[in-house]
Amino acid sequence: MTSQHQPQQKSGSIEHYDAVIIGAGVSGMYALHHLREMGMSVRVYDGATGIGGTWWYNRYPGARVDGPGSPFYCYTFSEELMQEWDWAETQSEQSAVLDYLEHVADRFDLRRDIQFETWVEDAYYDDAAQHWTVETNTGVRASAPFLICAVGALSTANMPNIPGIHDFAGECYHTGQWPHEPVSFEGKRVAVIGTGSSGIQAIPEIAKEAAHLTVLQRTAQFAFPAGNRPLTPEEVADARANWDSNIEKMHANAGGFPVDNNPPRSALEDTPEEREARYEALWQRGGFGFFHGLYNDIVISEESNQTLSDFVRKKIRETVRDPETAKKLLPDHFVITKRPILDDGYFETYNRDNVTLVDLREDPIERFTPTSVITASGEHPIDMLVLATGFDAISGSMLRLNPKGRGGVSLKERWNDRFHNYLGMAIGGFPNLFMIHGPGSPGVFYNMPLGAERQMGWVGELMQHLNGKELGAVEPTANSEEAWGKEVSAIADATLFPRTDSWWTGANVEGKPRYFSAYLGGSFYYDRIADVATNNYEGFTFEPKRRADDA
Ligand code: NA7
Repeated sequence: MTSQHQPQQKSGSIEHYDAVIIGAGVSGMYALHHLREMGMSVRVYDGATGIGGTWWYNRYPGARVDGPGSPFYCYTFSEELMQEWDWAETQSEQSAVLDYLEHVADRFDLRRDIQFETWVEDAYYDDAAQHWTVETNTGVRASAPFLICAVGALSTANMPNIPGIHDFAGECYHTGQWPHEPVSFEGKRVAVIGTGSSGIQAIPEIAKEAAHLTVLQRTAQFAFPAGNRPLTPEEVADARANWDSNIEKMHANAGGFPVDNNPPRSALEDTPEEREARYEALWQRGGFGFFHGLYNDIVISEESNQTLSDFVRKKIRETVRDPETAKKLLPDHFVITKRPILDDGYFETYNRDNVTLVDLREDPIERFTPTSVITASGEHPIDMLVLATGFDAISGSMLRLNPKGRGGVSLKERWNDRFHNYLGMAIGGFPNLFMIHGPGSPGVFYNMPLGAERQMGWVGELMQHLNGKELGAVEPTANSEEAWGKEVSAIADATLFPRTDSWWTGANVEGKPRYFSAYLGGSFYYDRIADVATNNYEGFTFEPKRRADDA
């Protein structure tokens, strides 16, 4: 049943802006800069005490960029930024990314329009006034015709629901909410739940210090050598000297990086020896480049996929000395259909005497006590619990915000069976609300700072269109939402991705509707949205701007 959310008219003043942005991470920062450049009055709200979003919160040991890294994991809107900023390593550590974002905030004077330590508790649309109102935990209220949700694809922590976990009396940290004060593992018995990107980055670092580390693994993972190294002066000089052509390449590449798309060759066209030689060369080089030098059917053909997964499984067996432990570490899903992970000494960590691996598939957790975790095979006394259990990803932060659209219908109601939207940015019944990196957009499959710029550029033009034509509201039609949902699914269904349980499909959160939630069309997405704009914003409906006395 639809809850007709009728906003309580709270007393107290209300601030008015042209646009309100929720979130001061990579996307929200750019949205602020862009809209301000367009001459708009803008206010950003963020619950943290500083900028950075995901990079602000994820301070766990070993946290680094685990995609194609520096110097191209960056904004592109200002060439000066590239010319003046020195990245040190190919896989920048969390503090280096945050330093960069701090620099951007200073250089473009962003902080004056950001209100930190301010959590948006509610957002609702006023049909008559054609504007959004946000309510915050500090009592601040603001309204604006446009609401930009830059709430993050990986920012709502997924907390495991395990009997007794709240009784555990030792230290307990989620990787995505890591304390700002140093955490010491020295002399402690630590357990880590989770072997996704965060767990696999943190585990080798924790093992170096802890008295004992118990890894509680639900799904064995494919991990590839990160190959982190200092950037060479030649790479830095090249990035600077060839900035324009690099941007061109970034726009043409499926993932938004200045590398060539995979060669048009099936893995099955090569002999086993040729394949092995190619995989080995990529493995030795390390980094996300592994996935750019592959064949073009690894995530399409089961047989091709098998050639790569066999290669990685062989590497795991060669690295881990104890055959029983190695066996537990062998993944059995299609390689790359769960987020590919870059590691630094992850499998080697299991050769240490102070590390134990528990395979939860054969030895599940029964419960926690104040001082231990009990699995089917027995009790593991621990002093600290690290939850590397990931996020209610991609759609989770929008659902946590749960804005109320026309007629007070909440997003939870609208999305009870699927993340209905158009172009991954706009939602029917939620006029003038735009998501950056929302479900149904390329999001986490694309260079995120660049993706934010490109989506926000498109949204800015749509806002200009409205303002220029005296239009007051825009939202997608039901038909266009339905067609977009089918398009997102059809592209994904042509691959092996939807056949694996992952946070991309929503399978990591109990009860979440299961749909592959990213647009896998790569850079084609940007052609697609440009065409929509050119065709007079095909798929959207508009309302004329109401004058105050119409309302
Ligand atoms: P991920 O990749 O979602 O990994 C979470 C891990 O935690 C994964 O191994 C999960 O197993 C495991 N998990 C989650 N809930 C439980 C419970 N209840 N019991 C046991 N194990 C559990 O999150 P990350 O933070 O590592 O990475 C997120 C992204 O951030 C990453 O891909 C990069 O893009 C950056 P599962 O595989 O679901 O069986």
